[in-house]
Amino acid sequence: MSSATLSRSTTPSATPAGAAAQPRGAVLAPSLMARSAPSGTDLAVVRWVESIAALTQPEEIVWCNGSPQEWDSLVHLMVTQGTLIQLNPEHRPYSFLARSDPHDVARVEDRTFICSETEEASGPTNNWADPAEMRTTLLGLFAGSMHGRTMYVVPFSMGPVGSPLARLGVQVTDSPYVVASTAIMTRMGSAALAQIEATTKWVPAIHSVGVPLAPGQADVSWPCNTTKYISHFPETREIWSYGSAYGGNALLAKKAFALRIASTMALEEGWLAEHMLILKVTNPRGRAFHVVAAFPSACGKTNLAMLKATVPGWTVETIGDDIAWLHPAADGTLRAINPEAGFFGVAPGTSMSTNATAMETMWGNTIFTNVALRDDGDVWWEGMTKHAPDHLIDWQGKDWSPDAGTPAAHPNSRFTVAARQCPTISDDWEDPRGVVVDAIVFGGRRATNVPLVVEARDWEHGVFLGATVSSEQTAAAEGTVGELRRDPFAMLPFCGYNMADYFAHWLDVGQKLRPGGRMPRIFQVNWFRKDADGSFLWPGFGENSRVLAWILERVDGQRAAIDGPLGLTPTPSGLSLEGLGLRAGDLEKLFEVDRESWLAEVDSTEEFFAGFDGKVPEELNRQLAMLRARLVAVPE
Ligand code: GTP
Ligand code: SPV
Ligand code: MN
Repeated sequence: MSSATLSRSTTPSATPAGAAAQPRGAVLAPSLMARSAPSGTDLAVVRWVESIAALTQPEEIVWCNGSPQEWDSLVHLMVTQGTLIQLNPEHRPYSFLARSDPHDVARVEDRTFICSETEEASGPTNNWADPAEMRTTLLGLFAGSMHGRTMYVVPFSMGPVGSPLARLGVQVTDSPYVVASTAIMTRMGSAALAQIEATTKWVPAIHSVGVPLAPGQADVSWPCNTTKYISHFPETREIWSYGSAYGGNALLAKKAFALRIASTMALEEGWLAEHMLILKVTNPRGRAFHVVAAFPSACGKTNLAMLKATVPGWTVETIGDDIAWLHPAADGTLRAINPEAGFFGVAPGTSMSTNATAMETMWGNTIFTNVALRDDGDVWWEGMTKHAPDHLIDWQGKDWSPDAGTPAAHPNSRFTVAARQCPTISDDWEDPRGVVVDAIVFGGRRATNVPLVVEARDWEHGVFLGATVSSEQTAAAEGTVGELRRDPFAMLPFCGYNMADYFAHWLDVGQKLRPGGRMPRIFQVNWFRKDADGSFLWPGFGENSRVLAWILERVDGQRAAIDGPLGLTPTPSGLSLEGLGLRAGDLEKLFEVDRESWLAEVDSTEEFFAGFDGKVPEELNRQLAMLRARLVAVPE
């Protein structure tokens, strides 16, 4: 491939309306090789970088400034090394395909550790490791781990630079793929570094793929190690990640910082760090609302964040698709920011019919990981088109045809793209004060029991709904896909401390909001309920706007509801179903409460709560008892 094709794309024909233009012109010279810290860098940062370099022994150190030229150089380097394949710029301008090692394809939850001083502080849902022992292990692994490699210093701001709600971090990594991804996913570079002064708190994150190179040793396209540690030290707010270059294991600004470490900061400082999308919805009268929604990994956050409303007169705009930081403000409102600047979205299932906005967002300037390569140099994945192309190169680099019997794209293959390229990005998505949250939604992937939508009776009931989310496991983490598991608040793999204390913290935040009188209302949804024949009862995707409309009409005081055993549900005419083509009886099935299976679910919740050694707040036990009493009262 000629390097001339490696230029950053500004192709107007391929740019959908609203997509931000990129600066023109590529600088291909390796211009990023500054060996020393930029002048003015806080001394503590410099000393820390020096100490990590002394430990890991990289060949050189590069301080990243976040410029487009720097990104150009990085991708050029990776194309040369074989880590990235440039896609055909006619179809996918300035976009790249990375194929990971087949053993490094998802978050490794059993190798993710919370190393708090005590085991109780991390709680029964986390892997706890003794911090002193973990330090010894990590110092051993990281010693010389960057031999023969470049160590990149990657400063970033989570949240708009300078926002009082933003927090700062610095990651060192020996993976250029991680640097280029972090440049898309965060506000990375000089502006973030300049925010760090002597008194600033910042999160140090150390990452190595764990493959030192001996002199002259050839590299592989996706270096990683079979030994993996994703370790968090909540008291000192440090992150150490070894052995993986994939997703949340390695892009440490994302789950490790913005959820696990941030949740501990939030507990201390009185706010919430959540696995939530953020969207703005405007009703036909022009009233705008903001909604946050927590769904487990690969359960529809990106789809909902980019939803195209099918209900006439309603519009949806995007603010975030994965993480929300929620701060109770002085005026009694709850304000949300998206700490990220990009999307790391699940590719399979994304199509012009399920999520046209995502398809338009990734028109160019996108890194794809573990998707299939078409013969014309564009990408493909399961569900992108109705019929698969006759021939593809699969995610492992092998020839593939529709009769292969294996997926062409890995089920957890992803696209990495800047949020500003999203045609539906909201004008307030970078508001440094955050947006006022009107509704909080919890959801999961449940074939049975959980109705299409339920409103909580009050904040405490809402916290109970969040605490009792279960979901069928997806390919986003290593494990058994389809197995039903507890995933409270969609935070099971992401809460940096004892989940029982987290439940109590949610209850406390409600107390803080109460005097202001503008508490968000809380809802539970389930797009995934199935009929006896295994088909989805609800069409989902854009049609979820009908449920959003009901939720916001409730917030707006426009809709009555039925008070049932599980909470408040729509009246028979409450949901707009016009033109939906639901089969007779489907609506009833979507809201059916089976007394016996619900009583079994209550027993299972009781067992789950019992696992916290009496630490679950009394209020949640009271909510559980009330639910049981209401179910018992349902006629058999
Ligand atoms: P993470 O990035 O892993 O945190 O996940 P996410 O919640 O952003 O996942 P995403 O939106 O990418 O979910 C993708 C999966 O959910 C795909 O398998 C989609 O087909 C499926 N999905 C999303 N919305 C719907 C829906 O409304 N109905 C149904 N049946 N499936 C949906
Ligand atoms: C998730 O698994 O919830 C993700 C992807 O959003 S990763 O960043 O890999 O954690
Ligand atoms: Mn996620």
